[in-house]
Amino acid sequence: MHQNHIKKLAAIHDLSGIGRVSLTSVIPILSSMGVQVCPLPTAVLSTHTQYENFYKVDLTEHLQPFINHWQKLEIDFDAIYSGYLASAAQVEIVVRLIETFYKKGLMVVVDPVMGDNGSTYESLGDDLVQEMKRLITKADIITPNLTEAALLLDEPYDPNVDIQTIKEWLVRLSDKGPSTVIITSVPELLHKKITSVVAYEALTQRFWKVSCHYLPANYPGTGDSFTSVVTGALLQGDSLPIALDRAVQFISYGVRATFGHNYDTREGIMLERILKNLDNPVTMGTYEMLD
Ligand code: PXL
Repeated sequence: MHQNHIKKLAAIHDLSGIGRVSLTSVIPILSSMGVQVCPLPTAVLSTHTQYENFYKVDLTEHLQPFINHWQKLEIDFDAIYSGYLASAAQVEIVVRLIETFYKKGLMVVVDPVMGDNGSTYESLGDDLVQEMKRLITKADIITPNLTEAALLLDEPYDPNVDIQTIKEWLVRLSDKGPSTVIITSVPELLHKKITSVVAYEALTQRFWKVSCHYLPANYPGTGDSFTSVVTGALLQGDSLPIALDRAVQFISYGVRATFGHNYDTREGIMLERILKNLDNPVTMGTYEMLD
């Protein structure tokens, strides 16, 4: 087996031509952070699913032959990171991929991409939601948004959920397997213009929170960018709260860089303008530890 001088990550996401989601965010961000991204595309789409009449090629039946070739080559991954899956059947394939490439220290990140703002993405079935509940048990780190956390726990989506409930949800999700759980787009009830990311680390039983100003525009793909920065930061050796700080600052900056333009928000944040920020150290971190 060769030693990895550059960390290698298998990225299981769709490739959407327009809209800066999934692989078109994951690859530039993690490459900029010094990680080699090896894509395993779950589907190829003309655009992401928030455009009308998108054209989608589901690659479910091709995933296993791709993986078989990697296995023959004895590829040595440092991390596996899954996001948007095109069918429920892809979960079993990802589970087997994790088992096939398992080694001590392998980092498994599952972003259970299913929906946002209380509803699920178009063409996503309930069978995938059920299977996603199984996939998260195999992960070290999961990053659901509030909508996805509710789906994973069979709880109703409540945009006014309080922080105590979020802490309970984090622990319940972690009890299913992942040692680190990060819930994004958590509302700040006393400050309507602030939204937070709240995380739980089972090893230390500590909760972390990073807040940021909310700008009233909804950009698809920010969840993918967020999880990519967290993953890259952890692979670089950052602590969890610093990884969260870096990701929140990157997304906030991306939204601010984009918001001032008269622009079709479905295209996502202007990543190309801000990728270089990933090289900056965190200067004014804002993370808090919750009791
Ligand atoms: O970023 C989430 C996402 C990923 N992949 C596809 C999507 C979306 C959100 O709309 O449509 C194909």
